[in-house]
Amino acid sequence: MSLHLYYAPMSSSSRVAWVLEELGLPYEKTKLNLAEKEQKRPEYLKLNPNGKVPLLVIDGRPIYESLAQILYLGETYGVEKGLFPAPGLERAEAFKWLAWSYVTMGESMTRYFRNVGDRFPVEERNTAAAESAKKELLEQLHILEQGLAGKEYLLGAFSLVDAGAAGFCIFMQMRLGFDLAAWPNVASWVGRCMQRPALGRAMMG
Ligand SMILES: N[C@@H](CCC(=O)N[C@@H](CS)C(=O)NCC(=O)O)C(=O)O
Repeated sequence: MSLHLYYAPMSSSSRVAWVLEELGLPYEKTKLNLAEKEQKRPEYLKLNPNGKVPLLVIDGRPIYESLAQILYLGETYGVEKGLFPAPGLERAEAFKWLAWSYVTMGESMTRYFRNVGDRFPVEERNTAAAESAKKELLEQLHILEQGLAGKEYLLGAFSLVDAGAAGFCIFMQMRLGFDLAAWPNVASWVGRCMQRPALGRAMMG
């Protein structure tokens, strides 16, 4: 088995690096400088025509999309390590939270970020679009708050689902200035997730 992650710090690739570190799998890493547009170089586009990070090359096969990477890593390596549910309804629960985090909450977060973030040209930002994305995010935080009621982690015990989902909330808190205090279950879950040594290792380099 060989794994090679193409990544950029503080990006969608951080969640995949976190999952790889939780699993304790050996992997090679190549850092891309997004500001220098290294993700648009022809040799990289041959591997990932989307021209984005992360890319995970698994036994020579390039797989883009971080959700696909996490699902693959979870079902392939996570079950025996107790970090991902075996096939069955609990796995459906895992898929639900991961898909919701990426497709629903992640979409609102990206829309908000694109309309306020300094990474994007000011003439492409729209205050009304940012406000409506923020309203959705606040409602989604409420859903997450309810999902975490009476639980330390989304599936009860820590799993790779938390690494996939909490990454969005960490980004909201640290990069977008969201105060999670109004959602105490979410805030304490994020705090627990941030103490994972695997996250610390993933953020290095
Ligand atoms: N849906 C993709 C999103 C990937 C994505 O948007 N990556 C950003 C960094 S967070 C990127 O590479 N941006 C550089 C670019 O678009 O040129 C995934 O989850 O893998």
